[in-house]
Amino acid sequence: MKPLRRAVRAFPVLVAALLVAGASVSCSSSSNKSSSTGSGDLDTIAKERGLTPEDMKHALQQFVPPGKHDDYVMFASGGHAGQVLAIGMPSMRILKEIAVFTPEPWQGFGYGADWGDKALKDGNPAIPAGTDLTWGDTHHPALSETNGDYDGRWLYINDRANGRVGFVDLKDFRTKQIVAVPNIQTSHGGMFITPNSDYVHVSSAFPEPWPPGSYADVKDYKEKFRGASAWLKIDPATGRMDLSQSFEIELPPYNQDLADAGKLVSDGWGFIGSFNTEMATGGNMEGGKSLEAGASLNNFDYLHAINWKKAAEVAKAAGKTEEMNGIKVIRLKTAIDEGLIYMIPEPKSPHGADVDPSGRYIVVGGKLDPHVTIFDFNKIQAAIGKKDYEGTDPFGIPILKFESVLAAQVEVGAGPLHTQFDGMGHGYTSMFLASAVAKFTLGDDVVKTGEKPFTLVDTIKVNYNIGHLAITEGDTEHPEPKYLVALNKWSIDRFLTVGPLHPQNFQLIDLKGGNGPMELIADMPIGMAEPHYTQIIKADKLKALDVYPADTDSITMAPSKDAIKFGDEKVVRNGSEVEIWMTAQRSHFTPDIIRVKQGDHVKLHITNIEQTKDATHGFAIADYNIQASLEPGEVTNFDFVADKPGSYDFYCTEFCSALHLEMAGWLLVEPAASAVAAPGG
Ligand code: RUQ
Ligand code: CUA
Repeated sequence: MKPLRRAVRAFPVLVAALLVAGASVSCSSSSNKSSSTGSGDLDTIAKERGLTPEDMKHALQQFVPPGKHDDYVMFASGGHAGQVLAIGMPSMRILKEIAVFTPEPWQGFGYGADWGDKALKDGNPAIPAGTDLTWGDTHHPALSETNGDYDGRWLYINDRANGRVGFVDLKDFRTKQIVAVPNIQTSHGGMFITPNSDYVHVSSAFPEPWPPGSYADVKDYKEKFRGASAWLKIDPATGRMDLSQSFEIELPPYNQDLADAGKLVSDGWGFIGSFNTEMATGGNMEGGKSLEAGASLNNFDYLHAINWKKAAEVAKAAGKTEEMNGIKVIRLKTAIDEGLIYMIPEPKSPHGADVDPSGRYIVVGGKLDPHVTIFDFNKIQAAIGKKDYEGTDPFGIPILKFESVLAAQVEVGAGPLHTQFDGMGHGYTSMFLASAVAKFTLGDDVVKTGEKPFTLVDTIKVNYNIGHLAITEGDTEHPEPKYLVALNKWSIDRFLTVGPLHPQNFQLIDLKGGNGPMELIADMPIGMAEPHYTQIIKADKLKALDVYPADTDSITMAPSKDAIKFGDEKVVRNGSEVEIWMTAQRSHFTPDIIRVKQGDHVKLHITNIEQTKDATHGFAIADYNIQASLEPGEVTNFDFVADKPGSYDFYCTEFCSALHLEMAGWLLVEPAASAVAAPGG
């Protein structure tokens, strides 16, 4: 049952009053005092709290009663805090923070437990070697899809700062893999997944000198710098990315920007917007223009249309690729010769590149232009078929004629960025400068409401400076016209002041089934992240475990070879290597004393032998920077050198039981002979 409907039934009198009262009428006008819910009580509450009927209606629209569950889960990137937030909707309650690129102690990610340490270490870039990255800038989450709809299995997200992609298994909401994408130094909006999760795509944000890792002066930008479009193959069984089956396409040194996968009619294609086709490099203290000015000279930049299904075939063919830093690369000349890439002019400093649910329309925002520009995939195909080009770009890529592939332009307002769709034939575009969302109709082949095609139909103010927006099931072939979330960059005066670094503001907007004017329901401060983009999935599609099956290795999700049963715990010494098989259960570790010598290599395996939901323990050792969450059924491995002599307390970090404080023990590190010889010295 929908929680909202239940709530509405509980307050029939209030709702009836709201329906007749309207926003301007005071709550005290409701008349029926005979109801057992007591409209008088509600009126009193409303009066005391200064709530209007409109406020009360919005509260009912958002309210999820205690103990009841949300209908949707929104996965929001966390920006330069490097994580992902899982947020219930419509309640907008945070369910979980998922650590991705940044160590996070609550989940035990990056503090000694093998699963997180491995993901972080494997995610370090090969070029330049030797960097231990401890942060990332999560930008664009992409949920796995089957037949063009979210399937609730996996989540991918890119690192804007370091050109990486993280993989989160939605079985346990944990990051299992981080891939440093070769030949891509930074990535921005080029993240998307293909409709059957064959590939996750990411493209470079800023070009880098090729071969990657080499040095070149930006004076040689056009000749020496290149971008890349990376197609990372997803293992259909595990969700992991497999570089050996992946490929890249070399791109010109433009700034590749937002991107989206084709679907249905356009399945097999990908679209990547760009800016700075001027190839400006800044240099405002060297007699040049700043990048901002230099990159805004041309009237058009290019939307790259890439035939990825054909590219995947070319990547498999002998002699068509070059191996570069562990990935097959289709060089630009090959891509052009094979007909894999075309350019479509898109007006001045574009942003956003969003494919509608039918796959026919690709919508681009103007950033500095008040229009959204809508391209028609059928016309793109016809133009390519007829070789109807206006010429080539400086690298020889054919450019299609703007007019021959255009469906329409709709004037929406100042600063259009991103577009989402409701499945009823509407697009919704965020407008940063206008602090608003515009709703417009697409072509009449997809408009289900009888409205005029390619027309602005509604606008709503948001607070303030919206970046992305997201609709329930928004990037699929079947969006649900239920809620829209505005991801506002500025909150200014919307919340209590918490210092000069203000929260971001998510605003929940009711879409009324796509049939009515948009209505703002609620604000939600995001005080631990700068979410760039979100995707919103129906909650019942998620099939997360609530407890690991006994003895699970969370890396493989299979039984761990290091699991131990209660009563079989052991300590095995082999030279200077000490291996310990420990159990954890309420409220003790067994063994609870670990005796090692300074310099010993310690391998510790802890099996949480509980199978009770939520019976999580933790394991932390003082002064060793070790902390992990031990979930029920899980086997957690630690590997460290006991290099600091002394007697160290270890303890359970989750309040697991009445005797949680007693769940502790000792790591006794006997000083090496040399250290004993000089006490206090
Ligand atoms: S794009 S700053 Cu997602 Cu508008 Cu990133
Ligand atoms: Cu186990 Cu606290």
